[in-house]
Formats: sequence, structure tokens, C-alpha cells
Amino acid sequence: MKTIIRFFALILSTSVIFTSCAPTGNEGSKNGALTGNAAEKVYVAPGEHDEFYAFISGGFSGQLAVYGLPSGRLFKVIPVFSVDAEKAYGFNEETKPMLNTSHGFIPWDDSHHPDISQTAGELDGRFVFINGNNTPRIAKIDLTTFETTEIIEIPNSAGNHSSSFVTENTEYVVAGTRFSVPYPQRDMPISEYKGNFKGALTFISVEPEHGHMDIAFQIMMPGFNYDLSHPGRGSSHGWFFFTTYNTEEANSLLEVNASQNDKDFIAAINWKMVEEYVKNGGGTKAPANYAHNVYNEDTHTATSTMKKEVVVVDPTEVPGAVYFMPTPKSPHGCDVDPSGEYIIGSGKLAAEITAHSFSKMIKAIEEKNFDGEAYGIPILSYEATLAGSVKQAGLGPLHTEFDGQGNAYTTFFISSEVVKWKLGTWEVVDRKPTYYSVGHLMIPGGNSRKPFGKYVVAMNKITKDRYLPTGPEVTQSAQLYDITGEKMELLLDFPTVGEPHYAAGIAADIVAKNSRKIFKLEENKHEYAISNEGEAKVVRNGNEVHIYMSMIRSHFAPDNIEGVQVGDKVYFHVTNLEQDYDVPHGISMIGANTSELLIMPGQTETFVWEPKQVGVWPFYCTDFCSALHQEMQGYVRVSPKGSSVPITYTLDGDEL
Ligand code: RUQ
Ligand code: CUA
Repeated sequence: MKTIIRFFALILSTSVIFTSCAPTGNEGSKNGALTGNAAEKVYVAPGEHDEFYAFISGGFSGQLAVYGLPSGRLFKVIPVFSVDAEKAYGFNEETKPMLNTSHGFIPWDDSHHPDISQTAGELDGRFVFINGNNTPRIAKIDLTTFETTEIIEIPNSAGNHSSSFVTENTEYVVAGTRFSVPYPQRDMPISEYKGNFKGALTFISVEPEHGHMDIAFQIMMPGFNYDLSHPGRGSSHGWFFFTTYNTEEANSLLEVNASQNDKDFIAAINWKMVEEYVKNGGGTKAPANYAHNVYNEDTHTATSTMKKEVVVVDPTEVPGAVYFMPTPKSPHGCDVDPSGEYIIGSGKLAAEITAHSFSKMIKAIEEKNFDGEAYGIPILSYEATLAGSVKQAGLGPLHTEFDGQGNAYTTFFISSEVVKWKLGTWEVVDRKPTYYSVGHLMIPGGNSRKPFGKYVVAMNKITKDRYLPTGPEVTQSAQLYDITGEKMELLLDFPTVGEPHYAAGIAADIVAKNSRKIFKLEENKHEYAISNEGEAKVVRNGNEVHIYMSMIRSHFAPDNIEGVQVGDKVYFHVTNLEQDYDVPHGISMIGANTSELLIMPGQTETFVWEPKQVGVWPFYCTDFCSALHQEMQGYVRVSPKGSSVPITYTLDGDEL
């Protein structure tokens, strides 16, 4: 048995080489993928706009990138879990609290699965949520500003991977733990994993008006690995589904030891029932320690609050709320079709795709058609919930999306292809190679009741020869296919930022009309904001120096500052007085061990400079803002510690 699995693992790790060196099919030749009018289909003429936004995760970059479809053009990288020197995220004083956690300031994470907020099962374009895997967190990005405005840490979790997917009215954004851990965390032998570790599935409520997040409850599941999840919708609204692997509960050499069971599970959670249970006082208020970080758009400042309690639910105490559906071979993707009837599990080591039926699941529950239990949770009979399976579709199925016309599209990592098949008849209709080793795929609106079934984007793990070489690391990449016809058509390759895992796409007109142009100066409630140059000043407070500075084309006020000393902590609080769309200014200071600031019209940001050397040191605007951008500069005079040079500064050329 072991040797077979080892052999399979070898295929898993080496097949990439076969497929990448010898692409299958006649579309494999370098430029031969395109039929006649592919170029026309992706061409967005200069000055024209794309039809869709695509939010593609950065994986190990920790960020979320915004592209246009069909052009594949990159518009913005939104900093989320990682510091970003371009936008000062995590470097300026205002956003540092966003990266606070129970482990302190964590400037990096691994972001995988963005999901757009929904109303009545359709994308509403208000927010994008995305998970941080490594130090478990869920972030919310506001789609009026395209900025991260909230991050909540997930306690009792590790490798926050089956996240962050929303229910159909964004009642909850859901996070599930990939690694089970001791609960509560404690010093214990790893070998005692089995039966002692727990897997937390966390339901974070999203307040309807402002989207404020709060952990509503955590369901403490057996110590499996909870890999991916998707919400029920339509008929199955009120349920949530999670794939599991390592139901063996192995703690070492998982590639062998977690591949023993012929079937793992999809966990079906009736969250409405658990919600009711908690509302009626069920669950335990358990001590916890996790950060809740909120960016306030009026003060342009984030605050971090440590929360000390979380409601924990033991699933065996809510009978009828949690079931296991056996699913072959360490399933990865867990996808629900637009009607909510089919729950698709993709066994990474299986040759087929398994579809469960929601209505059959309900029937099996009613008839108590069980096949034993695991830790007190009923296991439904495999045959009873099985709707069908797609046979011999490819090797290594991972993820499935839907076009809303009865078709599903599944990625196959090992055989490097996207396979189109029919819901209900389970027949394969078409297959197209990907270049190479595709992971996730995305159809705009694919995780909703109403997909925009026009394109599918395949996100690939390996690129090899598809682009100009750039040393040992070549760009990660996505590919765009037209899916309006019976057969898919490859239209475009485009490079991506970081490693794209999942993505979320939406019709541009839903989002674009709400996009913010400026921040109104009169609404700026930042503690150190000024509303005109006359209010600019420099204030010493012990060894702290606070500079209330403004910027407008093409000067700073003040622009000459004297009286600063070595050993001071100099705070530059800088307000951009512009009230015009698309006129940010930047500021940087020689020797400051932080990033530049890039400040939007009407916004205030702060950086700290601790001068180490006596002298006269310049600062300047970093964003080419006008014909006189190069003139946008100033000086700070730094005197020795204890010097008698008083604080003075120039405004409008006059010394104050
Ligand atoms: S997971 S393929 Cu987070 Cu499939 Cu990336
Ligand atoms: Cu302001 Cu350049």
C-alpha cells in the first residue's frame, strides 16, 4: 500500500515536468493556441474599460491584486496582510494596527481565497473578503476605496485555509482551520494528536450596514484538516460544506499517513441551527485572545482591540446540525452549484469528481441512513447522498466553478487541464489544456446563484516556458478562456502577482459606479489633520516633535524646519489638501527607516523619523504630481542632542 502511495506521490510531484515539456493536444505549440479572433476578444482599446473586475489573490505575497477582464491588465495591488512600501501600508502609523495580532505585529501572510459580498445570492460588490492562512486572519476590503478596512484574527485555528467564503446574504464570512491544534492551546506531546486536537470552524457575522465583523461562534470539530468550503445557496441556504482530509488524524508524514482512508468527509454544517442554539444561550464562552483591527475612514486611522472571549460550540450538543458525507480520496475543492443542489468534492488522489445531492442528503438525514459516526457526529451513507460522479475526467481534480447554464468546470492539477462537464448527467463535454498545472479557476460570480458565465480564468502553479525568462523564478500566471460556446476557447495568458490561488470576479458596472474619487477635507477627522496651510505647525513635546504638514501642488508647508535634534522622534503628520481626483502626493525623508507615504486627496498619514546624524536633511514628494514636482521638496536641520537651536519653520517662505 505504502509503495503505491509513494509512487503516486512521485507522479504528483514529477508529472509537471512531463506536461510542461510536452504539452498535450495541438494547442500546445507556443503561439498556436489561438484561433482567428481570440485577440479581438481580449482587446480593450485604449481609453476603453474592461467588462469585469477580477480580484486575484497573491498567495504568498499576502495581497490581493485587481485586474480587468478580458484584457488581463493589472490595475492595483491592494495591500492586505503584508506590508507594502508602495502605499505605506503597515509602515505608516495609521495602518500599523491593521497588522496587529495576538503574536504581535505580523507583517506578512499567505492570502488565498477572496470572495465578494452577496445579497440574495448575487454579488453586490460592496466588499471582498480574503483569508490569511499562516497567522489566521480574515480581512475585509471596501470596494469604494479598494482598501483593507478590517482584519479579524481567528483564535483556536491554524492554517486558516477553508476560508473566506460568504453565505448568500453575507450573514457570515466563514473560516475553517486547515491544521487542527490542541484546544485550548497547551504544551503537550505531538504524538497525542489523535483524539486530542480540534478543528475550529469559525462563523464571523457581518453587520449588514457597515460590514462590521465579529466572531459569532466557533464549532469545535474533530481533529481533521478542513481544507476548503462553500456555502449552501438557494435550497441549501443555511448550510455550509467543508472538505476534510487527514481523517486518519496522522501527525507525521501526511503524504502517506493521511492517504490511507479510501474516503474522507465533506462536513455539512447547518449553521442556522447552530445560530439558533447560540442565540438561545447555547455554547460556551471560552477565554481567547485575538486581535480585531478596524480602519476608520473618517480619522484615516486604524485601531486594534484585543478580544478576550469567543463562543465555542461542541457539535455533539446540537444534534441535527452536523453530518459527515464520505467523499473519496482527500478531497480538496468543495463547491456548490448555483442552484444549491449539488455539492462537489474533488478528491486530489481520485480519478473522478464526486457530486453529492443536497436533497438526497436531507432525505438520508430524515431516514437516519447512517454509516456509523465519528466522534459522535453521524456519517451519512455514501450511496445515499451521492448524486453522481464524473468518471475519468482527468487526474488530480482540485476546484470547480459553474457558468449558470448547467455546466461545471473543474481544474485538474496533474493532467493540467480544465474540464467542462454537465451537472446531472455527469458527462464530460470539453477539455482544454492549461499551461501548466492549474490550481484554482474562476468564473465571475461563480460562487453565487448568478454566475456571469462568459469567461473562466485558470490560475496556474507553473509557467515554465510561457514567458520571457526572468532568472530561476518565472512569473506566475493566469489564463483566460471564453466559455460562451460549447467548447472553451483559450484567449489570453497574463502574468499575476504572487501565487494566484482563488479569485473573485464581478461585472465592472456593479463596482465602478461606487468607486471613491477623493476624501473630503472637511470630513477629515484625523487627530493631526490640518485643513489649510495656515494651520501647519511644528510642536515639540519632550523628545517628540510633531510636524503638522500639508501638501498641495507643488509645495509642502512647512518646508524648512529647524530645531530638531539627534535622538528626537519626529512625526510627520501630512495632509494632502488636494480635492481633485487622482492627485496623490508622496513624501519621503532621507534616512527614515520606513517607507514613503502616498497620500490620497483629503487624507492624512504619518511616518516617524528618528534622525541619527547632525546635518541638514532633505525630504521630497515621491509621486510625479505636476510640472513642478521636482520643486516639491524641503529641509530639516538636525542639531546635536541638547542644542539650543529653537524650533522654527517656514510657511509661505516666512520663518515662524
Ligand atoms: S487552494 S489551488 Cu488555497 Cu486549491 Cu490554492
Ligand atoms: Cu507632489 Cu510630486
